[in-house]
Amino acid sequence: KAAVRETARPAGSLHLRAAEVLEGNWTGTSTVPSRGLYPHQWSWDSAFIAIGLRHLSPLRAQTELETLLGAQWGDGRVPHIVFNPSVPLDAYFPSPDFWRSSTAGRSAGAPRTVQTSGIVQPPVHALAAWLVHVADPGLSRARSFLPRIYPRLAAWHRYLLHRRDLGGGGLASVVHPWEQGMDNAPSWDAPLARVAPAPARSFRRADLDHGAAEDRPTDLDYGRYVRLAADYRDGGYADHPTGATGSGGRRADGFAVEDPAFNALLIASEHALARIARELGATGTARHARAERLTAALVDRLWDPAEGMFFCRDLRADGLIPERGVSGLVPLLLPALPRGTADTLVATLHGPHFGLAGATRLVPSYDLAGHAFDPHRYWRGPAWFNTNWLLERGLRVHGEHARAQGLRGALLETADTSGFAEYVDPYTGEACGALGFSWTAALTLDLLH
Ligand code: 9YW
Repeated sequence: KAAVRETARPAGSLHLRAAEVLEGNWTGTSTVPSRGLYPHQWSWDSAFIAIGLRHLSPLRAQTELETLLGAQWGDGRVPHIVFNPSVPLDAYFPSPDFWRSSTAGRSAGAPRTVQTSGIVQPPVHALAAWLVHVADPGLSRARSFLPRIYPRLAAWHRYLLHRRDLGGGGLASVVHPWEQGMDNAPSWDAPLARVAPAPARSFRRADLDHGAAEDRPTDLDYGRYVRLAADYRDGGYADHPTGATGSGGRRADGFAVEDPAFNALLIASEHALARIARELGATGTARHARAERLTAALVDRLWDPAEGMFFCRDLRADGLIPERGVSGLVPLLLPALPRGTADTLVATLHGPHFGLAGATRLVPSYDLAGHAFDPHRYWRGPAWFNTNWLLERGLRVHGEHARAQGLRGALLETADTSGFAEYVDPYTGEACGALGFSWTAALTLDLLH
């Protein structure tokens, strides 16, 4: 709290303005990430939003997660977008008529009444559900919040750990860069280069109506995103785990990547699910043990001791992708990380590639010295509030309280001066992308409490 008072603006007004952003982006059943750019419900956004919303209204925070999980598919997947039927089709691309979830996703159990995308996003939901519960256990119990959502969260994790174990090593894979949430991160360049782009004239980018082209992914990136999503849709959104087909995970085409942040969030959520199970009368021991096994698998498959961080594994090329992205630092969140691994990650965070507490205000999304670094282009350099919030938490998990406090102060200050920007220049804190961005406001509220 002291760090807030040291800034020019009083804490009360920062709190109030963050609350106003969330109020303005609330639709009645969920929160849009941003009014202009992202007018529907996004999966991992909603989890981060609920984490902040619990301090304003635990009821709204519970509702946020219930709305998202209400659109879960029969196979357990939680879609990355739940579409608002009252928003015009051309407001966002790809729209429901591209995904065609209720028809193309029928055999995977897509809901009939609500339109969704068919891909997923990082599983932050069980972590969010637990944090929402502890904010007001009385309300949570009165509404049977946990008993109602626990089976859905368990099915979600089951989907990821079984249907999405494409590499056969226990970790979940993403089949599209949008699934990992860091759309145009340089880690995707090599696996995406194998994808034939859809012709630029076959789709219209609604995002360019709202964002500066030089801050957004390129048209070539978009052509490849569209091709991958269309192919997945045309295959009925079916997954091909190695165990199920004997060869699915080793196909040479397509896109299949084990990502450190995606899996770290799954593991953190598995620990949270253990706590939820315990609250509901089970022991939770098996889930904690599974989370520890998954942490060991993460280190085994994605840790690079020479580079001192985690990397993505490209299953098609069968190797680590040598691009330093913030995703490779997010496993700091995990309590069962070996001490030496955690210490090395803390050193990497403060070293020349990420520059925390030195060259940069906030942790950039990509290596400051990397060949693809661009301080303004989306996930190729700018600092994002959700990843920085995760790292602040990770520093505290490993007892680095002073460093966590420094990062917390920088986050609050930058959220304030940038107008709750979607992302910022990591050196200057200059706002990029949309303003009044929901997870920026929500995580500000969480840090203020
Ligand atoms: C898009 C909503 C989403 C985030 C993603 C971010 C962006 C959607 O916006 O993707 O159209 O590019 O990359 O992480 O969930 O805020």
